[in-house]
Amino acid sequence: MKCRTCGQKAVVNMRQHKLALCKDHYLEWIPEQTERFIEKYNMFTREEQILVAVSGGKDSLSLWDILQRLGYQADGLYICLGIDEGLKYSSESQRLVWKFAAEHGLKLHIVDIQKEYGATIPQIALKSHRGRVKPCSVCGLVKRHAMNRIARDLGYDVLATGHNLDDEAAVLFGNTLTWSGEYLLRQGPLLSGAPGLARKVKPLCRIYEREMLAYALLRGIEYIYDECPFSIGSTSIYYKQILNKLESDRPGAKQSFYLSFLDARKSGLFAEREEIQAELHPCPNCGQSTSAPGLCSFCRMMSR
Ligand code: Q46
Ligand code: ZN
Ligand code: ZN
Repeated sequence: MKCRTCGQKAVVNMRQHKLALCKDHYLEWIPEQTERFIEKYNMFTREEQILVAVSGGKDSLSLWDILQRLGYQADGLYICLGIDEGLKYSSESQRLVWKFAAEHGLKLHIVDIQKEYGATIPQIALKSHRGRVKPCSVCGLVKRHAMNRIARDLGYDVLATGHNLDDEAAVLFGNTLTWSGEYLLRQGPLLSGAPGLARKVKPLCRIYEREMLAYALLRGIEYIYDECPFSIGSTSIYYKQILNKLESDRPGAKQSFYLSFLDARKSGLFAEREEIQAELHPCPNCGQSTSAPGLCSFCRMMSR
């Protein structure tokens, strides 16, 4: 297999794009694609301040790498969840994020959940739900709240996360199985801001997971290989496996599933729902916009 651009030996072959590239041209191609999507969905400009949520995984660190190479003003935010039994998942990922920031001369903010709220994610989950649920629902809520708070308090224009196409397709698949209209309405490459809530963007949402893996490896980015221990057996991993099976039989199926959803919505699939969408109001405790009556779900959970 030869590189389409220079004819040298290709190292990555993307069947869904009918495209093979050598290392150098692949490392150029991924940032070019990302830039295209940033522009296509009007995510942000070079004048705006971007906060990138970095977990220490391949996607978020690669996103940070790409944005700074493209000349965007992107600082990092690492949220220490305190998931440290056994694998030392949080300490190790924090070390790698910190190392990446130091080596590239980038600015990194660190939020330590235990220091801020007096308990780690597993401890909050245990207290608020008496251990009946996996920490993931608590974790998602706390992360979203902390990201919004930092973005607002430090004056960032936009919050960027490293979700790739496989992540987006898996979430879409889950929401489609239950036809969760509210979620389907909000899922996409860009979610506009609201009072107390930052604009959210996913610049990698059209790039396959294996393409991001190849980028991180070829670029020599040191990232955490282990997944969070709580992700084992999760439904999202199960959905990804199903979609991977589909993709291997029909290259491009994952991409077309996601992109045709975006197109369908754009042409009015959920227009009626959009009209009856619940009004947002600021949470009386933290000021972030919420559709829940009274306190936002984060403040309600923390008060428990
Ligand atoms: S970090 Fe948090 Fe994930 Fe771990 S506890 Fe669950 S949600 S699996 S992306
Ligand atoms: Zn080449
Ligand atoms: Zn609140």
